Amino acid sequence: MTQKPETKGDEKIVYHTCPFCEATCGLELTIKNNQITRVRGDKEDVFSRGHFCPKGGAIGDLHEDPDRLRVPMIREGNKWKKVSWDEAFEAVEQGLLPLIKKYGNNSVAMYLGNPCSHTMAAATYIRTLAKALKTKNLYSSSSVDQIPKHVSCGFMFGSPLTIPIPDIDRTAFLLMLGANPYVSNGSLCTAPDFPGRLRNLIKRGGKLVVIDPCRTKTAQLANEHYFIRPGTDALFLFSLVHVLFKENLVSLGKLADHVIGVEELKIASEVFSPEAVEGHCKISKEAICQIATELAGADKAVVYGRIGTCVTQFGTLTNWLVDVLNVLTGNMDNEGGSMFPMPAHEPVGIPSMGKGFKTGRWKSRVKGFPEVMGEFPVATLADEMEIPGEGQVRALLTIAANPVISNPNSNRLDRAMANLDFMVSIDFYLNETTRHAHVILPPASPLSHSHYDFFFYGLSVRNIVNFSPPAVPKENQEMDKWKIMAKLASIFSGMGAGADPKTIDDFVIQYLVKSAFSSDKNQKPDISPESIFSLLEKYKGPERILDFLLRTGPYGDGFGANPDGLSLDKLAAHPHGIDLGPLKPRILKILKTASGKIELAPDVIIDDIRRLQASIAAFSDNTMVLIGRRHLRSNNSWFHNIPKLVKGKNRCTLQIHPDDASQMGLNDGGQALVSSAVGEIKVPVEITTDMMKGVVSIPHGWGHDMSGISMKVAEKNPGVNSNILADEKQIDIVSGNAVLNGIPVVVAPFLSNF
Ligand SMILES: Nc1nc2c(c(=O)[nH]1)N[C@H]1C(S)=C(S)[C@@H](COP(=O)(O)OP(=O)(O)OC[C@H]3O[C@@H](n4cnc5c(=O)[nH]c(N)nc54)[C@H](O)[C@@H]3O)O[C@H]1N2
Ligand SMILES: Nc1nc2c(c(=O)[nH]1)N[C@H]1C(S)=C(S)[C@@H](COP(=O)(O)OP(=O)(O)OC[C@H]3O[C@@H](n4cnc5c(=O)[nH]c(N)nc54)[C@H](O)[C@@H]3O)O[C@H]1N2
Ligand code: SF4
Ligand SMILES: [Mo]
Repeated sequence: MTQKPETKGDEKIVYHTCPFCEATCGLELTIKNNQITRVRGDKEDVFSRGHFCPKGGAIGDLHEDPDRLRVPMIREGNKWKKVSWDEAFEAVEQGLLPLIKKYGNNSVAMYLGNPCSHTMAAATYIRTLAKALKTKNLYSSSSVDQIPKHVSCGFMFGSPLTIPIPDIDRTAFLLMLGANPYVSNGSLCTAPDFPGRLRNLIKRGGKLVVIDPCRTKTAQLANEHYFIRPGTDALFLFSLVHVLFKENLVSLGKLADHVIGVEELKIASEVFSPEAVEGHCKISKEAICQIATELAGADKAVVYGRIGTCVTQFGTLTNWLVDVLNVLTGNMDNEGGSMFPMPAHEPVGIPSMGKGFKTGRWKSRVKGFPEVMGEFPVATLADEMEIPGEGQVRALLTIAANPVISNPNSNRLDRAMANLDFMVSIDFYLNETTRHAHVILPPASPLSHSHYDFFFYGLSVRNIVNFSPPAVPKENQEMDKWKIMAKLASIFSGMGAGADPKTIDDFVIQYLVKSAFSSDKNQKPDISPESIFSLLEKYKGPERILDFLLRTGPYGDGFGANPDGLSLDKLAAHPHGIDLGPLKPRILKILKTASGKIELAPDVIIDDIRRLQASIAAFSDNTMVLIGRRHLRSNNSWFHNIPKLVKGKNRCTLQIHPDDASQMGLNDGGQALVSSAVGEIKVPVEITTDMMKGVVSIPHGWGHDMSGISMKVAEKNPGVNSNILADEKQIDIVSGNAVLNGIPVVVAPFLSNF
């Protein structure tokens, strides 16, 4: 399927949703001879209205990057050989099947990286692939990211995917912790031009309060910014809860009859008075009381926390407390508060009591970590690879992931990967991780794929729907992502490397349609499954799945039942997207807890409070701690091979407060040696009063100086990998999330003659 382009001479203009971050900006692409000659923001995009950032602007550069792999590669020793797709899939079959036969399915691990959440193929085929592989060793970047939010929401609302979003366009008071949307453009809150929306909040007389150990650009815009000692947000938030109870400011509003656990929560909050925590989080008791009072008093208010609240020892507790505060102040499920989007592809559910959410249905082999959403923590992947025994991981499939850079104790993981018996990577770069693969299967360019944000329309500040067909055709030898996944699923399920991806594709849609009819949780389409199959014939792959989900979704045409409703045909005729309106209250329709209520004090979480209390006793602020940061022109570990995004001064620096720098004898522009419990790195120093005293920051995603990679631009400006310092033994025990911020470090001048 292709978009009907607007043509101007030999140039054409097409519209494509940017697939790089959660903001889902619409891009206007000018294309000549299949080359991208200009990228601008699509002014008519119903959501982003012309906003875009330098990464979206570089989509053509990524497409043209000579280092982007276009054909499969097989490694023999240190040498890479370009091969045909048939040879590549045969090599995968020959490499993996004997291992599975000899050591069992759990000997193969699968690792899904961040871009999986930005592609239609992963959204629609990962489940099939995982089912075919039948391994318990599933890992993803979720456990260096947002899994604490899934866990806290799972326990509170009954499903880990029921995540409330701050209604930033209508709120009057936004308390933001551990997020810097000025740079990241927002996460677990899809809002193109997030900074513009924050400026509007302030313009309309609202208030933005930012809690961050760094005076970020977002903090600079805010009405108030408070430095916080990294990792202590749970203490700070608990003290707000404490004040709400103590000052009789709790008001559950319309949810009063639908909440349980208030009394347990009140008891639990008693020890966390502002006096008890101010010395730890470094926010004064007066400020805590003021924030609590303003939060409770604002007409519409919301608390929002992101990565800084997740990648800490108390990630689950912190994320739970964010939503606890939204409930206690009557802002949960209300306009301008914390709301639940209703995406167009969501099956129409029948409101009912659910079974609730569970973790630990099985445990990891070496350290006995509970599975969470079917995954083990990435922090234990190296254990599973290195420690012998039945079920040891001997082979790995990575999809759109660079764990050697993005995971804690990177050096250990790097070594463990080098010793694997077999590794396959679906990725279009030969980078720090994929250099260990025996076979690399590169998907076609993002611009040669259709795009629909399965994940982010469910996390969006408005109900939006937008579909982009491929902007340019695939190059001859390139393969669609979904076909690569379907081929692997064929291999794992015993159909062999030669099987046609269509077989798996038909199986997937049939399974989906049949489940829609057999499930008692969802409303059934008013038409037979057989007729549905014939009506879906126009599309294939992820587009066919999307068409089915849209048509049976809450705004769908119901295959004729609601002729004005959505279908993929209709959506494709709207290249700038369709705005389905502001978020509406809906929590009572989507609660899936066993009690049928919002569970404010789930046992697993309440039990973890003891660990938080113990941290008060064990607290020390004598050590320097390390946090991370992002940059507008980076995207985690990639985008460093695009010249226009890396030009200018080195961004991979150690930021440090001038007082700390002078105490340690560090000079701006000099080199520092930073060491932690697991590693040490050398990094240039940047002195800035924007850093809190006692805290240093290094961005993650760098360290492109490893041998065997092939990214010429990135190799020239490699930076250093901050995750060499992160200790993989430190995790949030409830969710398994790695601790990547607040890492104790020793910082000293680097003396080259030692
Ligand atoms: N340009 C760009 N955009 C991106 C990305 C990128 O790499 N570059 N990555 C994307 C991805 S994968 C994600 S998940 C999102 C993340 O999006 P955000 O959550 O907005 O991430 P950051 O910009 O890293 O902001 C995190 C902030 O938390 C602060 N912080 C660190 N530790 C603590 C703490 O203990 N407490 C508090 N209160 N604050 C703390 C840091 O100083 C930082 O300002 O961004 C996405 N967008
Ligand atoms: N210290 C520290 N570490 C962090 C973080 C932090 O804040 N601090 N943030 C964490 C977070 S939030 C995240 S999400 C992770 C990210 O960690 P990962 O997901 O492991 O890594 P990325 O750097 O996003 O690398 C993505 C890979 O996918 C490839 N790729 C891009 N698009 C596609 C595609 O469409 N298909 C395929 N098959 N491949 C593609 C790229 O070439 C690249 O190799 O890092 C985490 N690590
Ligand atoms: S903000 Fe995100 S979605 Fe928008 S152009 Fe930049 S990378 Fe793309
Ligand atoms: Mo992320």
